[in-house]
Amino acid sequence: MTIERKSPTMDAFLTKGKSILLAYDQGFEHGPSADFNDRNVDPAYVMEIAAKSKLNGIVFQKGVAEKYYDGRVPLVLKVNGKSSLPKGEPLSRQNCSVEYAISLGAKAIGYTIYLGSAHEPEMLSEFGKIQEEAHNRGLPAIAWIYPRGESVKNDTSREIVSYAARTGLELGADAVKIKYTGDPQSFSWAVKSAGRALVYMSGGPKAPTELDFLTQVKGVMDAGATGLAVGRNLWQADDPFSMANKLKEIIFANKRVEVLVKE
Ligand code: FBP
Repeated sequence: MTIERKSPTMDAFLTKGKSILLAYDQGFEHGPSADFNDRNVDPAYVMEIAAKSKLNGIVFQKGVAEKYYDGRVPLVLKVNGKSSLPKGEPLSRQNCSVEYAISLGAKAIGYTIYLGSAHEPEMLSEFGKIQEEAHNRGLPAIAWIYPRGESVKNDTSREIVSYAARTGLELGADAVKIKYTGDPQSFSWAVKSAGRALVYMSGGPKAPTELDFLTQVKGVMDAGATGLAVGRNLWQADDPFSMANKLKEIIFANKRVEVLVKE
């Protein structure tokens, strides 16, 4: 008996099986004053970083995609989001249909689930529908899975990060975007737990030094991840183009961090 699988691949976003995605939805998630300066507040500048650095993809919400996406790198359309203003248990609801995302040029659909939130069931169920719709239209679904809320004590522990990764696999995500646990050994358990779902590390606030961030990235890759889906550590860098090159050296050429930081 042959089993017909509908799962679309992430191939459009991969270079030799590895990948760097540039995330740019922080203006909505955190507010422009939290993260932006005069340069990176402009979505056109961030589009330029992705295109000139030949990154594997860019992540936009629909409004930014409508006005700034120019097709030079593949698009991941984030179809849910929330602001940082409401307090309490996080809930992020769908704000863009899969069909509309496709009309904007999306080659993958992104969705955030706050695992552990009191509102988790709503997001699990919404993602379930979006994943099926995306797959039926031939697009992969990427789940940002962030353990968060009262019940989550440590969102970067080996247990909780691997739980996030596994939940993504079981929900049918083609890729999961999860936080780094802090060392390659524990992160490799999260990668194993994700099975055939690809694993991307989510960046977080800009690391204190370039060396800190590049060391994290090397650890993530040594653990068997596919790559990065980061924003602030790239477009907040003094020279994002040089930072992008260093990331590419680590991710695609397996260069040692010490060599790059000395250069
Ligand atoms: P960063 O690399 O800037 O952390 O971006 C990754 C990301 O997932 C964004 O897509 C999103 O806006 C942000 O993190 C959410 O961050 P938070 O952890 O504050 O919810």
